[in-house]
Amino acid sequence: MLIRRPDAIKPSEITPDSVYLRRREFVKAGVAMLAGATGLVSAGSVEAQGRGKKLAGARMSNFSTMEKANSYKEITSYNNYYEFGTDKSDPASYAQKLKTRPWTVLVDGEVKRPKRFDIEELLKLPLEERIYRLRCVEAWSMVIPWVGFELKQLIQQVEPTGKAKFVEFVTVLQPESMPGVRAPVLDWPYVEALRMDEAMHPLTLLAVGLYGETLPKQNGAPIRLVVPWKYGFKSAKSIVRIRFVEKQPKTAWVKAASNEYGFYSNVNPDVDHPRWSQATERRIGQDGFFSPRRKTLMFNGYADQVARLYTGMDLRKFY
Ligand SMILES: Nc1nc2c(c(=O)[nH]1)N[C@H]1C(S)=C(S)[C@@H](COP(=O)(O)O)O[C@H]1N2
Ligand SMILES: [Mo]
Repeated sequence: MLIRRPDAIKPSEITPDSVYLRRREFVKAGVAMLAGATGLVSAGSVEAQGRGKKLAGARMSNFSTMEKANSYKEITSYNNYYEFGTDKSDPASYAQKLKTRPWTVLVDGEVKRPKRFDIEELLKLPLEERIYRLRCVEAWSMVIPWVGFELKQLIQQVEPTGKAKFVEFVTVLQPESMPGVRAPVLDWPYVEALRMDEAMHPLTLLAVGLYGETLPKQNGAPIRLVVPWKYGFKSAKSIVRIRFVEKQPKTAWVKAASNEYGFYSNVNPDVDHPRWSQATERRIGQDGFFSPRRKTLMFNGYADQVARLYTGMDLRKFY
């Protein structure tokens, strides 16, 4: 599923989706040079649309899918971010009140060099564009051109101790700007976690942008996790703390309904959710109500890269 892509094209040069998608077609045809020189990109239009700040210098990653990306509009108007409400349109409507500056990410726990990172410092790390599928547990999916860096890069800076077996992600809780947290849908703040080897895997991304611009608030500004082989809820938004621990953390969804949501939550077409099948999915914006549903792939299509992490584990038991 993963195809090598040329490194020469900078997503930071991108403005409207149409140009962006057309360029991807050029890349596919192997005329990357031509695409870089089309001159179709105009710097002003991003600001005109009230979008994020451009992220300069992100290089195209080898780990991207060649599937057609969803439009900026689809990616930013159909969201799950329960702190702002449970409807898909709530995050776009209400997340604009989220305060994303000043912002720090505390990295601590079982590490030799705990550190509080300022978001501006993280935005200066070498960034990559990663076009990943995001498969929600609710059986829909999207293809999103993220901009970010490997979580591993941050982990190496703090030097985990031998006791660090899991990594917990704590997300922001701003009750004054989050209408959804008045309801006890989840035990706020939203917490997720990964096993250490999952966190160190090169596919595990800390995203700070999409479509070559800083992250919109509804998508988890200013920094969120993206774990492409797991159901979307593992990809915690608006992270404020990354904590290394010895014991498997209690995550928000496991606390809410452990019979429905497991700690691992690897995309698995063979293990159904108790209330619906996970065998197929609907691609937002591309599959109509009457189109045939797409087959969901094991580990969301990333089996070649991640299946070895689970050798010997019964994935029906560790769902
Ligand atoms: N803090 C927080 N992070 C979250 C969620 C949430 O409700 N709160 N929802 C998760 C779910 S269920 C999904 S499918 C993805 C959706 O990401 P997107 O809206 O950027 O596509 O975010 C995940 N991260
Ligand atoms: Mo989800």
